[in-house]
This record gives sequence, structure tokens and C-alpha cells, in this order.
Amino acid sequence: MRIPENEVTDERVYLQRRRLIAGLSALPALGLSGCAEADPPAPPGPVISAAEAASGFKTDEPLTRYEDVTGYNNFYEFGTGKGDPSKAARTLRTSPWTVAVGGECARPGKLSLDDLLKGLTPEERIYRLRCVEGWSMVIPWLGVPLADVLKRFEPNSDAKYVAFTTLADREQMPGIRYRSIDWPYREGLRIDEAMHPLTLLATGLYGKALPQQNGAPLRLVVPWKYGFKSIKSIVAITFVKHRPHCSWNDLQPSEYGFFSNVNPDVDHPRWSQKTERRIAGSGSQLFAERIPTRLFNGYAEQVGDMYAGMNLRRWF
Ligand SMILES: Nc1nc2c(c(=O)[nH]1)N[C@H]1C(S)=C(S)[C@@H](COP(=O)(O)O)O[C@H]1N2
Ligand SMILES: [Mo]
Repeated sequence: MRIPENEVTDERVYLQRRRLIAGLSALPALGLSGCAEADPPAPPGPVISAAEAASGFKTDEPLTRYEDVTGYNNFYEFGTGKGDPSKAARTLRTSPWTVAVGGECARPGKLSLDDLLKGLTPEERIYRLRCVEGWSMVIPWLGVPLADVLKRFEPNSDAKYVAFTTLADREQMPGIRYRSIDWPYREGLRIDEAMHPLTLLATGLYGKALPQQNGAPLRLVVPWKYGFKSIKSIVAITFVKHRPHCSWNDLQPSEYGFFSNVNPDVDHPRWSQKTERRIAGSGSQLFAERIPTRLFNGYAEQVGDMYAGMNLRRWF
């Protein structure tokens, strides 16, 4: 799967397609009915079923524009500016791509991306993504539940955690020459978190292949945790007995915890986590209204049980 550079999915076209699929008529919000005086109404959110909403798999909140999802990124391997990855990651070669899966499991192996995902059909998930920096997006991902992939390797009873590693290739990734992070970028989850149905291995967004800047060809999406847990361009997945090294936690453990569950009541030492701004249009996020941040990023109903009885201040 490759995306020609000139191909852009407008989020309204995408939404319209979704609504047509849902069997509904074209959007009045496209302005086709003509109402010259009024401001163009905001695109409505996607059509979702009650079951989809209850599962947390989809939200009907307005989607973040495709150009913002793919133009405002954090991917330090390609620079620390939000606009750097969309330019510098164009040269990332995502095919062929292999992923090494190993550690505490019966069937370790080094697999091509096709073999890793063989027989699994990507599903659409519409998730909120909350960055620890205080901004957020609503993104329609394509991907497979991480659990479906992990089970194939038959983890054993010593597999208490899962560790993930990003590619670190000096030649393809200009940001690697700066020691901002001890490369490769690493992240990890507790095994129950990794196996949770909300945890996604994403291969696409807006109905097509993942752009390089969003972590092609394979990235993690853990919607109830701060964005830095959603590690990009994964080359290794390892079942481990002990809590694995995680890049941001290693860098500044007082600021970035291992769990990093979104929590409005546990502030970052340098800024409040009580509110967030939805990215909406280049530059305009600076003026976007602050909205309240929700515990577990609004997924408490689905994930709260995993942390029952845990002191979330201590285990931030
Ligand atoms: N390998 C790698 N993964 C990464 C990052 C990174 O710098 N390198 N940044 C993280 C951060 S801080 C966020 S908020 C999300 C951003 O994902 P997006 O650019 O697709 O919105 O990716 C995360 N995954
Ligand atoms: Mo982030």
C-alpha cells in the first residue's frame, strides 16, 4: 500500500463517504442547499451506532482535518518541530519492512509486515489522541487489535509486559543525530493493557495507508494514554518479565510516568493537564477553545477496571 504524494483525503469527502455507506443521504452541511448569509456549518461527526459508542471503538466527535493529522506531528526521529516530520519523513522506506517478535513466548520470529498481519482485516477505529503537551485530535484509524497479533506468538506466563522499538536509521532519519532521546525510541505496556480491545496496531488513517509522518507502516495507538505511548514505525515487539525501558520515562521519570494514563487531576510538573485544545486548522489551535480533559481520555468505562485500587498519583 502506497500513497501518491498528490492524493489527499478531505475529511468532508471521507465523512460523506462514511454517511453514504451508512445509508444516509448527502450532507446538508456541505452547503449544497445554499444559505448564502450563514457561516459554513462545521462538518458533523461520523455516524456511529450505540454499540460502537459503548465499546469506545468510535466517537461521533468532529474529526480533526486530514491535513492537520498529517501535518502537525511529533516524530522526533524526523525533527522536533511539528511541521518537520511531514517533510522529512517522505524518504522513510516502509517496504520491505520486518518486525522481530520475541522474548517470553513459544513462537518467536522475524516476520514481514504481510506475514505479521496475514488473515487479519483492518478495522476502523475513531479515537481521541491526547498529547501530554495539552493538545488533542480525533483520528479515524485503520488497524488490527494488538491482541490478535500478540496471541499468534503464544506469550508464556512470564510475559508480564510488552516492549516496542522504533526503527533507528541514521540515514533515513535526520533527527537521530541529535541526542534528544537515547535512540531507538522505546515504549512499553503491561500485558493486560497490550491485550485490551481498545489497543490498536494501526496501519492506516482516513481509509488509506498510514503516511510516514504518522508512523508508517505500523504504529501503536493506545487512546487512553498520552500520545507518546503510541510508538511509531515499529520494528520489534518483545514479551518481557519486567517493566521495560520507555524513552520519555527514562529521559525524565518525574515528568513522564510508565503508565502515563491521561488524567486531568495529575498535572505535569510544568503545566496543568486539566484542559486541552483540539487541533483545528493551521495556526488556529493557538486560539482554539480549551475543553476539559477527561480521566483516561474519556475511556474510563472501558479501561478503568485495569487500574482499580491503584493510586493514580503514585503510578502516573
Ligand atoms: N518513534 C516515535 N514515536 C512517537 C513519537 C516520536 O517522537 N517517535 N512521538 C509520540 C508523541 S509525543 C505523540 S503525541 C504521537 C503523535 O502521533 P501523530 O503525529 O500521528 O499525531 O506519536 C508518538 N509516537
Ligand atoms: Mo505527545
